[in-house]
Amino acid sequence: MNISSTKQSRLIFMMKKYVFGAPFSTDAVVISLPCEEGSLPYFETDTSEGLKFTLTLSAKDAVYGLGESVRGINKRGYLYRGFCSDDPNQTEATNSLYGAHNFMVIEQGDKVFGVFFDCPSLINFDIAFTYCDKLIVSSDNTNMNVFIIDGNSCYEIIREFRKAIGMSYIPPMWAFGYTQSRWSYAERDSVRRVAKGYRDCHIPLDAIYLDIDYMERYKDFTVDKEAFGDLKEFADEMKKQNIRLVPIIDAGVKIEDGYDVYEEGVKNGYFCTDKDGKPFEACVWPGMTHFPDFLNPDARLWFGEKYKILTDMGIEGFWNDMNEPAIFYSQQSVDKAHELVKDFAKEETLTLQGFETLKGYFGSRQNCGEDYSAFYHNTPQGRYCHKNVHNLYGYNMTRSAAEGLEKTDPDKRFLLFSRASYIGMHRYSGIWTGDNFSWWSHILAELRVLPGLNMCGFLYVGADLGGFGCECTRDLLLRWLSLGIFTPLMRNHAACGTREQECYQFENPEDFKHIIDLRYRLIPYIYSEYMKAALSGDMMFKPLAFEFPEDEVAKRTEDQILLGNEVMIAPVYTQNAIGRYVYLPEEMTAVRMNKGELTFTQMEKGHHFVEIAENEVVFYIRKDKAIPLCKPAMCTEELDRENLELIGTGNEYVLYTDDGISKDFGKNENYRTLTK
Ligand code: MIG
Repeated sequence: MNISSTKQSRLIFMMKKYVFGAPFSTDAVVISLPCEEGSLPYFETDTSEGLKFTLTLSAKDAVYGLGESVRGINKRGYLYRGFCSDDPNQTEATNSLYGAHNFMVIEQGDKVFGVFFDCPSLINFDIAFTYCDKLIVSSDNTNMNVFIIDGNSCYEIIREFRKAIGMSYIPPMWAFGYTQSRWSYAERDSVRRVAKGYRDCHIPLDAIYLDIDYMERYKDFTVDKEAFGDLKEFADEMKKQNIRLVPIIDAGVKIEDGYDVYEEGVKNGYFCTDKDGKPFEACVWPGMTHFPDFLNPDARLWFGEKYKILTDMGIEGFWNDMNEPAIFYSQQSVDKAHELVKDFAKEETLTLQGFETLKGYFGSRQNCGEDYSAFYHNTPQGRYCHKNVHNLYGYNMTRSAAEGLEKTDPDKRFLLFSRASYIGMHRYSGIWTGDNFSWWSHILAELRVLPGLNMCGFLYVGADLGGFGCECTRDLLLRWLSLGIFTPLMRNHAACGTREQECYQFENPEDFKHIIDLRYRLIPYIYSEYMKAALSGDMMFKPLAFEFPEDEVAKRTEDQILLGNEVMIAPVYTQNAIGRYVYLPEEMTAVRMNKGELTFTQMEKGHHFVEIAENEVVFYIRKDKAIPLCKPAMCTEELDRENLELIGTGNEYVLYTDDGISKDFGKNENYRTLTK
């Protein structure tokens, strides 16, 4: 759908750009706006030390956004940092996660506005934390663009913002299927066992992920031949069962003589450099590595074209990892450690103080500020210290992949998602929310992060279902899947060393089958709502607060969200529960799935306790709305997307549909009105 010219001029009017210093151009915003002359509205600006913007909030004002972050949908009451962080401890105390998404919508008194701090380095958000009535945004970086968007509602502002940052990534249809991952299925036979495990239990499956062990010594774009033989042949074998293989690509390139990616990178100056101009060295999974300089367009092109090595083997999707970038330790850390150890070795025995100093030193090396300050990027805008453009690294790695894939096969959609991200990357890929745990609280954390991600353009999103770290249990996985069936990326993933958590590992796998079957029945709807959100810049997951701004209870309900324009979801996220309390801001139809059968109950507006057994799913269809359902299938390829049944009290639904493969989306004939 084209933005009409009248809308475009309105857009320029609603979004304003304020320039501080000489900002690095991040390409987050894709429209060009004039620089405003006056000072930044609403905020008090202090430029005496770095940049500091202060806004006064009254008790009722709400702050939404910040994409990938912990805690509530309303972000008030905590400190956040816009700084891509490889921190697997996603707790309430975590200030930053893998993505830096510095966009917020603020309800202040009777006005509402959006603000985007386009800051490629660390920025702090003190959201009524230090002072209950102050939102304080601060950064050492004195160079940044700040965008203000005025509008009449949260939705209107978000739509304008989304137009300004460009259309969200659109994955292939098969990427809406259920997928299984683990660190790692390290050879063909374990992948075959997973496929068989699922097929034997008649649980649908569309893809299996390959984690780092498929590579030869963790070298990007290589395949361990002993473990995987000819990957092309193996990918073919899996494809015959309608299962795609999705390999991981890490940011660091192994230093190894004879390894072409390493040698080409060094020869052409495609790696980030240290202060003396030599390729920067740090340790990640492959051992000592260099980091491709994704902010250098030539390097970006070069790395992106390497994905063709794998697509030539029949691979159609990738996940980009370790791209904050994650650093275990650098050569400079090793050198300093040697000095410290030498110092302490002078003493006869290691003293407690010495021990603590060494422990502290080693413990602080991972992803440390000293390392992020020690390497440089060769960008079209000049040579930049990594520290000042840190948030753009994963974004540009993934942009590199997307541009490479686009060159390889311009008309084909590939599955692509990344761990680190920045606004702008949403045009190229999706994200997964990184290393969570098999904790009940992380089910709720996933629900709460979805609307904020959508506000920032990230639509293809999902968390590691069942939890990445520690041990998954049967009840946890059932409950988590009951949320996961609604997220575009639906992937079960677990860390090495943890209990195996593929659905068929647990008793009564038919319980899992029924839940995942429901996902497949919903794919035409989920896909349709995804595409509508992508094509019109809307959110797929919405807080109740946005839809029912006059309803004080709905405004503060953060354990239920809306999906698309028709559905509300309210999953169980506590152990031992026989159900949960649900608030209905209006009359709705409860849809209950029990052993594959659906039953419908009309429910009044208000508070209810809804019993939901572990092997059941309940979701809600809004008043006078209807949604399409298809028959279950073992994979997306086998879905019958033609014969759809409408459920709910409404009489029609406008379905978006297309081939799910090509990029010819958004045509008028892709919309179809289904009636009862
Ligand atoms: O340091 O590739 O978030 O999904 O399984 C860990 C191994 C590296 C982190 C990713 C996780 C992946 C793991 N990776």
